Amino acid sequence: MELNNQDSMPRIIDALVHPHDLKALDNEELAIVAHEIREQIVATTSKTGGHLASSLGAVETIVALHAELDCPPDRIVFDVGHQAYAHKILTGRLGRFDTLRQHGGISGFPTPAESPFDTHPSGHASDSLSVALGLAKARDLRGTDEHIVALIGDASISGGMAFEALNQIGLEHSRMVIVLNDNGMSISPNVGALARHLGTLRASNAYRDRRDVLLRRMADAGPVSRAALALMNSAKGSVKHLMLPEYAMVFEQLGITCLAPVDGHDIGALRRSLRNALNSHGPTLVHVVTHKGKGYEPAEKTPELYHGVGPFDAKTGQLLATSAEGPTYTDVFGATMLQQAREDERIVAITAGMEGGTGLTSFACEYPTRFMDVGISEEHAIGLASGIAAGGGKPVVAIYSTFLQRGIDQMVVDIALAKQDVVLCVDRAGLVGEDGATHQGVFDLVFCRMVPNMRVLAPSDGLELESALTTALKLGGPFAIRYPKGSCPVLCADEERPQLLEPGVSRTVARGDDVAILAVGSMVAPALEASRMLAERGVSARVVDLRWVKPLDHDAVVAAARTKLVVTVEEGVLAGGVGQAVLGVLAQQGILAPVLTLGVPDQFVPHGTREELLHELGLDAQGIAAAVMDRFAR
Ligand SMILES: Cc1ncc(C[n+]2csc(CCOP(=O)(O)OP(=O)(O)O)c2C)c(N)n1
Repeated sequence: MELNNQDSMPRIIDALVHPHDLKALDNEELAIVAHEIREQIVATTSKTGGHLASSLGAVETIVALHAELDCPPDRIVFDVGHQAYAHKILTGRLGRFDTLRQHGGISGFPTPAESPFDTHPSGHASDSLSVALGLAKARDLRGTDEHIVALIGDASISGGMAFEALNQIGLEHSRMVIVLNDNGMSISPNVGALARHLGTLRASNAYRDRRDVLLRRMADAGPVSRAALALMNSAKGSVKHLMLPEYAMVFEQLGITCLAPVDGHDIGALRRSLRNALNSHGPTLVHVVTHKGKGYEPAEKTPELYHGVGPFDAKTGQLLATSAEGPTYTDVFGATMLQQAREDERIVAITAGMEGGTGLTSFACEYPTRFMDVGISEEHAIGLASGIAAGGGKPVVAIYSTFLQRGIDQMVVDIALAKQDVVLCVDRAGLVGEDGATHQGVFDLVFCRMVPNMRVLAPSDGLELESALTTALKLGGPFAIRYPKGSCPVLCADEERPQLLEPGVSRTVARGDDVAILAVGSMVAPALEASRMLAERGVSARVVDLRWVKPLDHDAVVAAARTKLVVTVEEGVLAGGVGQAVLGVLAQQGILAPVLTLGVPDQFVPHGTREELLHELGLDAQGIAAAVMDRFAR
């Protein structure tokens, strides 16, 4: 793609006020619109970062959808929603598109609070089919006739929730359209049996050529053949079984009409296929074959790198270097896993579609048979881990905090109740920043600590993470270790590594008698900094690195109550969090002490940089020091 100087050429997209305006354009003009949208997406994400490759791959599909639909009342439900940038541009947000993912700017995901064109707060994969079926059911009960379309990727459709919806959709037989955006990729190449079937189809040019020739001939051969063609694309056409690839029969047998695959970058073909689907009487699937990163060479060549990307040079695709702040928690986790796996061959690593993000790429290369990527199937990942543990293995599930929410039930029953030797390594725990409300990892402290038999560790730096994983693997039993996004500080460089951590024993990292700050994991470093600020204002603050969220160090809590103020600070929701656990310990011991609990209040946290959000919530050093001084002043 040649990047245009946007100032020099008038663009069609600048003249579009409403998606209805697309209906006035022919397919060639819509192809120009698609090109302009691509340029805009590359120009903007090169500055803001974002989900580039998926959004580029879905441009024509979204243009064709808006050209065929009347939104609202018609509705598009985006699965994950990371591919919806073209939708944002076409639905009145072009003028604000440069604020994408910025604090106070537009969200990187469909957000109903942001626009009436956004149906559902997308972000977590595989939910679009359930939501779309629900909308179709509600429409049928109301007796109205709007179209409901779900746009879902080939990886997201393999998630459990999507399978559950497919199982229902055919039975309900509500009129709805499923657009399967098949690019063969999840974040990395897609995995699983369904992916293999779709892959065979994509590879089979012979099949496509044969089908295309046949369809063209039939369309050209006059009214009778055209009628046959329509029949083949309708629910009743048995002859289409000859035309459809094997996988399609799975959908057909579930009661979902499956249209022949269509080139997802050919607007004319897309519109024809969508029109057929929209005119069907029951649930219909349109299989759209796309190229992830389409139109931008660097993203086409390495779609995994450009799936979710930071700022880059738009001309070359070169990623702009972020300031080197040392290894991330994820790096430390990946390195420790390798180290531990060399010593204990029972260790198995499991990820749910996030191999690179969770730091398991080296592990996967060195121990391919002991590495399992189960795709977007968090519930299954945790159930699977339980089985591996029951069979004598030592599974470690590396998972983002926000996606672990999907597996709470499996954590409770299959791991904790069964007392299995499973370690959940909960990455991106805390505020994740630009991905916003659906992705903030602020609930895991609560739902992990509430479960009997679980032990929960929150390391405060890289060495602590190494010690935490070593301890969990040595002690056995259900463990969760939670650590945040980004680089890890070095708090106590002189400690021996890795240490075996004694359950329920904290460590004091700064001495002081006026205030005791009980800090959890990522909050230890800012608490230490706050204690230095407080010292300058004549307040001596002890800082305790709690290490263990469960079992909690009761002695440290009781000792803290002997100061003038107990402060708890955690990067998670206050409701049911560690602060409330500390209050519970004090109440049980009959100790009346002033307590200040700092954490995330009862609200969803939107997008912004991690630093901006922490500052706004008072969870940086200044915020902690200010809250303590404020309490003293009162
Ligand atoms: C429940 C859940 N697990 C993991 C993710 C992280 N994630 C975001 S996009 C993505 C891949 C989606 O692949 P696909 O549906 O094929 O869409 P594509 O990006 O290829 O267009 C993953 C794993 C998520 N958003 N939700």
